[in-house]
Amino acid sequence: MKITHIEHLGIAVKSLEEAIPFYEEVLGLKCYAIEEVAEQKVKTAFFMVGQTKIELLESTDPEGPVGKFIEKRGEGVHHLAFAVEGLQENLNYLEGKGVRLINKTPRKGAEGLNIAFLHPKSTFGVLTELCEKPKQ
Ligand code: CMX
Repeated sequence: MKITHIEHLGIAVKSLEEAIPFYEEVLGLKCYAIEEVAEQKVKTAFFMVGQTKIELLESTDPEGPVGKFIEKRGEGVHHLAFAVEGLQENLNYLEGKGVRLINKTPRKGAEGLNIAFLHPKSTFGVLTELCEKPKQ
């Protein structure tokens, strides 16, 4: 594995409109981007904290992953995302180690990153995302 840093922490919220003011006005962070990721059925809001981001996730569909998560568990930490070098190679390595992959090949995520998820049942309960910047 080649993990370079924690890319972001994903937090499921019912409403970006209600959650963003807490992060901006109470915590003093700045929301620098809002983006809908149709494929993942979410609308996202990003905040930079050092070299790590916080990604707020509002579901755009009750049947999407975040909609189902909130229905079952309520708002809260949804996933942990590591930045890696060589996403496909890392996925092949993890599969070889018996880790259950949600995505066997990378998909497009927010901010144009290539992403893939590992199933929380094989990562001690934490939905884990691997991200890599696409090569220029
Ligand atoms: N963290 C930890 N556990 C989770 C979880 C999460 N975020 N989401 C679901 N689970 C647990 C459920 O509680 C359930 O556990 P129990 O069986 O003990 O009750 C189990 O996982 C369910 O697993 P499943 O039946 O295989 O699948 P689900 O239909 O509930 O889907 C998951 C779960 C993780 C496979 C699905 O949400 C997924 O594919 N996620 C990846 C994509 C995603 O989350 N996209 C949104 C973010 C996009 C972005 O960052 O841009």
